[in-house]
Amino acid sequence: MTDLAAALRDLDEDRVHELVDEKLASGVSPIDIIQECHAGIIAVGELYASGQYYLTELMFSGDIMQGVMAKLDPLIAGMAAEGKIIGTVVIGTVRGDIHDIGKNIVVNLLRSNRFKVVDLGVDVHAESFVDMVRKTGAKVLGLSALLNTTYPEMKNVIDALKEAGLRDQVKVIVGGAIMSEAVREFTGADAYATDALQGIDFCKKVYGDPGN
Ligand code: B12
Repeated sequence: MTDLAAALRDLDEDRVHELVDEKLASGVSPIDIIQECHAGIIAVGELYASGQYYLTELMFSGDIMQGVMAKLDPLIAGMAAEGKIIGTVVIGTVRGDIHDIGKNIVVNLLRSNRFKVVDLGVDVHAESFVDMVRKTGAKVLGLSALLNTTYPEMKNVIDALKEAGLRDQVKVIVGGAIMSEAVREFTGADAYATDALQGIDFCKKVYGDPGN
């Protein structure tokens, strides 16, 4: 585990910011910094699951990560390639789930990769996803979820798209640390991602971006 990941795991906020600043100053890319933080936050989740950390620590790790993202977001936005918008992506965290740090990273990376993104936020109902897909004609819908309990809800969104007659015009990608081929199959999604970059690649493929 890197020094940055360990500082995040140990909830040492000052040290986390110090290391992020040092890495930025020495030219490490924001994406690599996010990957390092990811390893730290996964360790926080493990400590929580094993009873060594409580909800307060879980919340604090989220605050630290959001502080890091406040620093990295403008840099990611600055990486935006010039040129035509590739296409539209609708995204949100499904009903019952309020985790949004990872989703927000995906949103920012998509924007910096020339996608127009409609971000519906957290705890989003199936009907809201369906309405927005209909309204925007988006060819990709991204569903974010970090809780096992949301598997049926993701399936529910996809079933609602079918009922609305929209399933054929939109590809659905489910994303989050809990995703796997089994979850993709259960929910009926077209793809899954445990990492933001896999999601960006998928969106580029769907829209046939020649740069991909
Ligand atoms: C911070 C945190 C919180 C914060 C969230 C703050 C926020 N604004 O998001 C708070 C404190 C609010 C919270 C609450 C809860 N949490 Co919580 N939380 C976490 C923690 C530690 C980190 C999550 C995080 O931000 N990761 C960092 C980001 C960068 O990673 P990420 O979200 O995985 O996103 C990346 C990829 O997954 C992917 N991705 C994500 N979304 C999408 C979408 C698309 C379309 C694509 C392509 C890709 C993609 O790209 C991202 C970047 O690479 C995790 C631990 C873990 N292992 O994930 C637990 C964890 C997710 N939480 C957990 C639990 C149990 C809860 C609570 C139920 C606790 C409680 N008793 O109240 C509540 C649930 C509240 C609710 N209804 O949603 C469990 C879930 C267990 C499970 N699998 O079901 C975990 C795994 C901890 C654990 N090991 O027990 N939590």
